[in-house]
Amino acid sequence: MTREIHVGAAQLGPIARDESRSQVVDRLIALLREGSERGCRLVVFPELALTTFFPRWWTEDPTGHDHYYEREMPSAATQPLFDEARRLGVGFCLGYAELTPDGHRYNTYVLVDVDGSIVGRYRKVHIPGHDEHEPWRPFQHLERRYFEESPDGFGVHDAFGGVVGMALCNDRRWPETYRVLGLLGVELVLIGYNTPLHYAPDPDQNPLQSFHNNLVMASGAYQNGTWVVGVAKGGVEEGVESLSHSQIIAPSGQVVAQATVSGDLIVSAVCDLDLCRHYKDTLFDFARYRRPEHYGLISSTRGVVDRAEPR
Ligand code: CDT
Repeated sequence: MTREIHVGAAQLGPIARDESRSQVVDRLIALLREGSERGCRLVVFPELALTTFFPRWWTEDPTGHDHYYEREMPSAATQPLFDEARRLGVGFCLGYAELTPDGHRYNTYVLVDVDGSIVGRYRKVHIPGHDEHEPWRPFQHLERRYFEESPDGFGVHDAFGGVVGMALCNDRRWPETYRVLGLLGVELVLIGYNTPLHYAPDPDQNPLQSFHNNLVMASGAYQNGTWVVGVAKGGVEEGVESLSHSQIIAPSGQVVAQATVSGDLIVSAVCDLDLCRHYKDTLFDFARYRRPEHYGLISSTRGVVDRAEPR
């Protein structure tokens, strides 16, 4: 028997600075319904799917954006999404800014089962950008001011008939993300992103954003024998254009569904989780071929080592 799951990548267009949670939740519910009509059992929303991408703005007081954070999940504003998911029998994955009761701020993803119950939560590990105002940039990328790095790291969940992992945006550029999930046996990696097309520190990368987006997710899928679902919030949001091109990638590294335009839409694919075995049991049979005794540097150092230092 094959383990097939129909997954929808629910891409979002821009969310305005003053758009209310309930307006956004209505958009999410519309996409959930569209996914359900297509036969999806899991609908994946992007990173920070309830608000505009507020780290583009500096506030002197680091708590100045606190109205964009969720203090509970579900909340009164997001409960209708959970209720609709349960009514439709469709699970979802939702990105949001989390403010914990003890005052920690995280960039968070939550995975919700078809009965509306929370399966698991993931807090972003790789926080990009900067933490001080850099006025030379046309817009800021202050994630390092407004979010803490995850204290929890990566994990997987037995859900939707398979092994599901989550990652957020910048995480997708790091091979360690997929490999840690791969070592946990992941079969379906869900990744939401907000990727501005303009990269201020090196604008030569601007025209390559879509290429790099696919490059990292496809190689992560192939090298770990897993499905990858990459979902954008793209388009021109508050004057900043971000990448769309949401896509679903098979364990072969091939794109099986891709958004060709920006805006709120769903692309979907039936993901046969047993396809993962083709790669996990052959070329990427970790237990047979990996040589962890030669990989120690990966977990023992952060930056490039000084080769003059004795090791
Ligand atoms: N949201 C997010 O992580 N965006 C980053 C932008 C990097 S440039 C500061 C990304 O990797 O797409």
